[in-house]
Amino acid sequence: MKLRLILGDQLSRSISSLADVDPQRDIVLMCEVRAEATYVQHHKKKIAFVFSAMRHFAAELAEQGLPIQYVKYDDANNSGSLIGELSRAALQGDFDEVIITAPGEYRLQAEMESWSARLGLPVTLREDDRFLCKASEFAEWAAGRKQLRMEYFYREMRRKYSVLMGPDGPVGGQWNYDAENRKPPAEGLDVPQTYKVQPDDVTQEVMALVEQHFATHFGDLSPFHFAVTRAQALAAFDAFITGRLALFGDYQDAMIEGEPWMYHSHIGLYLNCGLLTPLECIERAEAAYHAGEAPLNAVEGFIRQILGWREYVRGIYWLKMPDYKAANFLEVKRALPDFYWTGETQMNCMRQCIAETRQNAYAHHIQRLMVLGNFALIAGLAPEDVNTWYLLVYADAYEWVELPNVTGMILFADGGLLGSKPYAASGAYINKMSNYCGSCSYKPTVKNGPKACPFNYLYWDFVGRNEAKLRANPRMGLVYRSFDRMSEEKHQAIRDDSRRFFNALEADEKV
Ligand code: FAD
Ligand code: DLZ
Ligand code: SF4
Repeated sequence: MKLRLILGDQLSRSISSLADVDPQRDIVLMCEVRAEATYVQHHKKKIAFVFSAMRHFAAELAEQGLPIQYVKYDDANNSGSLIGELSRAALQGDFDEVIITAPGEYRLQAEMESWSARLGLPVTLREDDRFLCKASEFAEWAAGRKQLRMEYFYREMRRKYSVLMGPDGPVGGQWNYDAENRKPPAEGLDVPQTYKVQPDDVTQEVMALVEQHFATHFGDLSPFHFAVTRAQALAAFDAFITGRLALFGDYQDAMIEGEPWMYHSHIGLYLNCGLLTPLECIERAEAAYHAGEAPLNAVEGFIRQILGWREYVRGIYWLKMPDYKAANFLEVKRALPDFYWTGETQMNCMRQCIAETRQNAYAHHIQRLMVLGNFALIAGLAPEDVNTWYLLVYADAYEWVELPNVTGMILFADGGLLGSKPYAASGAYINKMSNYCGSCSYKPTVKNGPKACPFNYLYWDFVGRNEAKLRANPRMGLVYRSFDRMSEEKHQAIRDDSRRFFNALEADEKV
């Protein structure tokens, strides 16, 4: 007789912990607990999404005849923690084992090490085989390599799963079609709406609960339109394949004011909680290419995100934890400015991306990377604060995917393990890839002085401040050559503007 625990991000019928479930003898436990809902102060929409998806999944398992025990958040006997609920459930039968699919976060895995002793029962952690590369396989790939470049990992994954492969190698002759991607936003684009579901009774009950118990958490709860069942998540993905995939590559990096969803898929939250599996999404996208529904640059670019980046960052996470969490290569410590919560800043790009994050618990990759993340990098924000922010504001955020993207990709806090150089950029990049600058108080073409775009002088200040750590980086050679060509007066103006900006920030003035 087994006690099987399903976590809130394990909502897949094919999850390994259910593989050999005995409906007559076992108990499948799912519980909404305070510890998981508050280890960071998750966005209200994220909690509502996870709880509603958990409740729908439990109902589906029950319909299939599985012996589900579901503990609601406001159940009078809810102890508030996973181990508390397991202990209560363990008293209800003569269990000989607790079975769990390994959790996504190191924090919880470390906690689970004490559970067997606390329960007086063996606790077996099974591989999470929804991922396409086991942590142990990634470690084998990484062993002995000086550099762990995503591109090479991705090629191996393409071969291993035979994705977009022809008899002589990659379909079309190239592994990567990014040279054809990443166009600036075109005038008059008619961006399709994201897929929306009206909240049903279950979701409405959960929303009332979130409003009652998590009122102080960041984010707007309404309107809520995420999919909360597998069928809905499949429909959301289908809407992407038929309505947006064809232009995914072209506009992958483009940002338009008032268009939070662009041509992205919006499936990260469904993949990460288990409503969709990565392989089915990859196969469906590849089929769309072969059926002539989308061009190769779009399909390859999309598949690379899931088969490449998603698996790669997870591999890095398990390879490098727990030390990765403390990484701070650039030794920065500036506190996260209040405007990351309020959106009250004169920098229009930041204001838009923060407002959309608050509204939707979503921002697309380039908003996360080149606006919100770029500012965090060039302003020298403390990795701990930035990680906490990213982990709580997005509905798709779990530490295994959030931490490498923040510590590695945006902050260069791992010293170049994940990216070969910092993703720092001045206002020119944002001006080229968005229409944010047109309605900004600052001017992207002005480099110094009160009207100058802060990204301009902060970028060069970042380059100057971090010279000792970055000049030797071969990929920074060009940048330092430009820096060296600047006059001393120019260097002084950059330092003065940056000091003025940071002083204003510290004095809580609106920057
Ligand atoms: P699309 O652009 O349509 O891409 C399709 C899928 O590819 C995504 O759903 C996701 O599963 C995968 N993917 C794309 N890029 C990445 C990446 N860099 N790492 C891992 N998977 C990727 N993604 C998360 O799932 N959770 C996070 O907490 C998260 N935090 C991020 C923080 C920062 C600073 C940055 C720069 C990126 C972060 N990402 C995170 C990656 C990426 O931004 C999101 O996966 C994506 O924006 C989700 O939206 P989408 O489903 O529309 O993605
Ligand atoms: C994210 C989340 C939230 C908000 N709440 C719960 C919960 O109440 N019960 C649960 O089992 N899981 C929840 N989760 C998902 C977990 O935090 C997730 O399983 C771990 O972070 C490991 O990835
Ligand atoms: Fe952002 Fe600078 Fe453009 Fe303003 S001018 S929107 S701060 S990049």
